[in-house]
Amino acid sequence: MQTKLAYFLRNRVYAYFRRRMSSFNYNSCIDVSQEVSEALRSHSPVVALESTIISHGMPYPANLQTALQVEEVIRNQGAVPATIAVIKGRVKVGLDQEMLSEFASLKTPAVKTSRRDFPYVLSKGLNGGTTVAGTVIVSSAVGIKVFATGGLGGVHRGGEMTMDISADLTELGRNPVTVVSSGIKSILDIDRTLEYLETQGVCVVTYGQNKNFPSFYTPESGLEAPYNVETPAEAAALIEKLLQLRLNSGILLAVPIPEAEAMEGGEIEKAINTAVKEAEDHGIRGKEVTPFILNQVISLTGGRSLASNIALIKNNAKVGAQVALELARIQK
Ligand code: PSU
Ligand code: MN
Repeated sequence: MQTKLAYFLRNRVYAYFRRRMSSFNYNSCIDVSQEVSEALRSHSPVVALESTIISHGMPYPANLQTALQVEEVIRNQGAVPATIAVIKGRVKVGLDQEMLSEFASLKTPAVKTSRRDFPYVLSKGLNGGTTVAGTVIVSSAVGIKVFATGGLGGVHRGGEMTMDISADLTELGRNPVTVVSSGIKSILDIDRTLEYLETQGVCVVTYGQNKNFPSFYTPESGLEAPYNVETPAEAAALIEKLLQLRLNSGILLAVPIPEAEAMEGGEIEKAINTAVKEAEDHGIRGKEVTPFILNQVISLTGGRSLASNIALIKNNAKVGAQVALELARIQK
């Protein structure tokens, strides 16, 4: 009898700690910084940030400056930023300034890391810039609900033939994480991307006055999202219901670039068309396609696209932090 009781109590204690651990750091490959793990434990607002944008999306030193500024935007709103990257084969959630500077300098090159890349990057002890997909996976593993970035991957133009569809879309379909982004670039097929997100069960919602899905450098793509919300509180309410229902799929909160920072539609469209053509002519394939096109667009627009890119990431970080704050408030 006594042993039965002892056995029962022991199991209850184990279950309790397993539950507690799983909510912040129960994974032998992941190191969560002290600041982030304390915030998660106390259910304070946390916003995840990706690192492919640092390793493959922007040139040095603009990448480092932007990464630091984006963290500051989140802190100024009262939330904790959690930049996610792989450093020497360890997944890091929350990088200190030294790690971030070292990572951004690319003295040690980083592998663009999506779901399929993790086993290799970790086993070889490499550095990895986590894509939206990679960052969603890690956020979900440690219990971060909100993640802010610039743009999402999608179905590439001609994707119906090449099957080049970003793993970002499938990961959003299978993790309860909300990605705050300015929609997707028109280097992609926006129409088919929205179809694919529907198939994956991702709740696509624009943030602002209308349902016009944003196309990154410009606030409107001309395509409609199914829903829109106008406040951080409304966005947080969506997340709360997603979690309560245990849907285990994600939300895409599409925030248009602020009007003052937007690019002229014709100019950006022309640069994108040229870049897509160049990618084809150079035979660029697979994971290289997106970084190649992004870099070409920066040089074709004389750097103007980079300035817009930085502005919209900061704006998304601000909205992401406000949503995380509201979510923390209603969950307390
Ligand atoms: N779109 C952008 N900027 C980016 C990316 C996409 O406007 O930096 C990056 C993100 O990290 C995204 C990844 O997750 O590219 C998608 O790559 P792919 O298309 O290979 O899945
Ligand atoms: Mn691809």
